[in-house]
Amino acid sequence: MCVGTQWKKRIVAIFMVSMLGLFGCAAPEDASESLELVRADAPTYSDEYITVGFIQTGKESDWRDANTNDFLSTFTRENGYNLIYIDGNSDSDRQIKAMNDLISQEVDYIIIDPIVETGWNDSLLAAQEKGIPVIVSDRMVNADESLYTCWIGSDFETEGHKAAKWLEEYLESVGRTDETIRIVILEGTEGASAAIGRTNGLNAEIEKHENWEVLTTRCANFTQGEGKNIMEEILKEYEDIDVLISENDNMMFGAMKAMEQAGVSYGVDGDVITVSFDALHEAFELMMEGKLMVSVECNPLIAGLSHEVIQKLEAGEEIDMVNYVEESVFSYENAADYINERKY
Ligand code: GYE
Repeated sequence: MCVGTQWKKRIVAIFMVSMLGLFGCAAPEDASESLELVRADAPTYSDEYITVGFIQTGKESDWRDANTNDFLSTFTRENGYNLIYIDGNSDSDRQIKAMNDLISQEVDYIIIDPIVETGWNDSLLAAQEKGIPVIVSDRMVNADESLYTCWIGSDFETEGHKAAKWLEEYLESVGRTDETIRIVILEGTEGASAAIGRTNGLNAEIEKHENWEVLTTRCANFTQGEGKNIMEEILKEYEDIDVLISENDNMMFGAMKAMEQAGVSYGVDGDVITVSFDALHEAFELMMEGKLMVSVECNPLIAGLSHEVIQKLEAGEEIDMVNYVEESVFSYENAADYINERKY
């Protein structure tokens, strides 16, 4: 979709006005606060560039920061883009409003990292009616596939299976296969594909072991702060926890603080086996110290694939509906071999 320069200038004006409406800012002293949540400067539109609106979930984790940086450094002027970056601020209504705003501006492409799967139908339909291709990235949407162009991200359910399989093999290696294993799970945001998939994958494996007992599953929204607070509560309620599975590294980092404060030992030489997801650089350091035992990789570097998809669409080429990124599993045993090549 090509829009003339004059029209694009008008779009900038509409964009500025609608952003004010969308993110609300009556008093001048509030202005910087609300602007900070959206993009910093308005791009100068030109037909040379492809205008892409990218709606991020927020800043809930280090994984997210790596994902945001990847998009910012891929969708650059050098690569031929006007990027409109919108921070969803962990608010799904805000994400939907931002999407509607991008549609009314008739941007060339929209990329969404949905916080939750639900609620996207009407906006996807509106984008389709305007002929704007929508790329869903990272988490998924619960909508008919005919309403969006493609999805790019991780196989969350497989990640859940991988984590439980690692646990199974580890318990076998230390001769604990037949012991009762008391498990606590820190879950990610309710309704987010990353949480739904990982929980499903984990549960499918856990069910195969009669002696694996899930003491509690609690939502800590993928954040370090909530990971700590929720773990503090859990530690007051349960003793003799054998395994803590955290659906991302940041919640695990928080939970580790809670365990330290409560005098509960964890890791290779401790009482609680620590299993996590994402495989952040900090997770590698903790694995090398033996504090974190395994982290199932979740690759945030998906902007490159999104760029490829757009280039193919521009060239009129076919693209796959579902595009998975490559991922591995790292543990305290092999973290040292890989830490230097980690990019996030
Ligand atoms: O694991 C977590 C986060 O959706 C895959 O979101 C993503 C998850 C990631 O913030 O750290």
